[in-house]
Amino acid sequence: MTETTYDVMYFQFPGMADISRLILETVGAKYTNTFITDESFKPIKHEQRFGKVPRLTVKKPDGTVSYVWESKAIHEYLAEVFNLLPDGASSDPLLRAECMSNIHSLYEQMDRLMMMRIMPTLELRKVVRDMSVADKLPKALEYHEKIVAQSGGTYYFGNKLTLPDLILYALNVRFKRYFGEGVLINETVTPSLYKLVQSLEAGKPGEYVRERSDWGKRKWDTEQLTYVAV
Ligand SMILES: N[C@@H](CCC(=O)N[C@@H](CS)C(=O)NCC(=O)O)C(=O)O
Repeated sequence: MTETTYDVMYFQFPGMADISRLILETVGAKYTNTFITDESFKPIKHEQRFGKVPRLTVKKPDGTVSYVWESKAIHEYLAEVFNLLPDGASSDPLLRAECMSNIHSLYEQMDRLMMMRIMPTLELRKVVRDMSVADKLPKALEYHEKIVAQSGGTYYFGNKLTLPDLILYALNVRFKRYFGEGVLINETVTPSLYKLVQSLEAGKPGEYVRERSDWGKRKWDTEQLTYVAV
């Protein structure tokens, strides 16, 4: 074995492993998926650092095996390993913080979508959906639009692809599913974010989302505003 290989242990749907898989696919890393079910996870739950998945396994060419838990820590680890941080960020804490601030703001929007999905009644899910799509999300995206517009390139940091670009792309996949194509990110209202998304859509991230990100186990129910088993 001459290169580091990876394994993502998670359920057989995108969920909280989606962005880690998106990163691995985008950089062309060698990785496998270990799919679990509620039943198969029970006996190994206590072996996980916090009793949860996703878990990333890192196998080095010398045979060393290490694990990373917590989806956001996995993203950051992979971004570091695969040069998905702005140039100079490893020796410039302020630049790194700037990059992380984009990421954390995007995670906040991701959490908002999750909140909508996990509300216990349809009525509450509708309230969160309506507030999100009419107010919270467009307002947050206005700021992101400005940041990308001023970057001097297609992405958050000029023409270098970094982690916030991939997170925005993954977020827009969910926007389209939950609210409809072009409702939040489109050429008229957010032209820079639109261009960023289009650029990734045409490359490996788009290929992953279209061809390998889903296994048809769950589908989004537009009436119930939640995922249902297929
Ligand atoms: N903060 C964790 C949350 C992970 C999480 O909630 N994982 C769920 C699946 S989405 C899980 O492991 N469920 C199985 C269980 O709790 O037994 C992360 O971001 O990785």
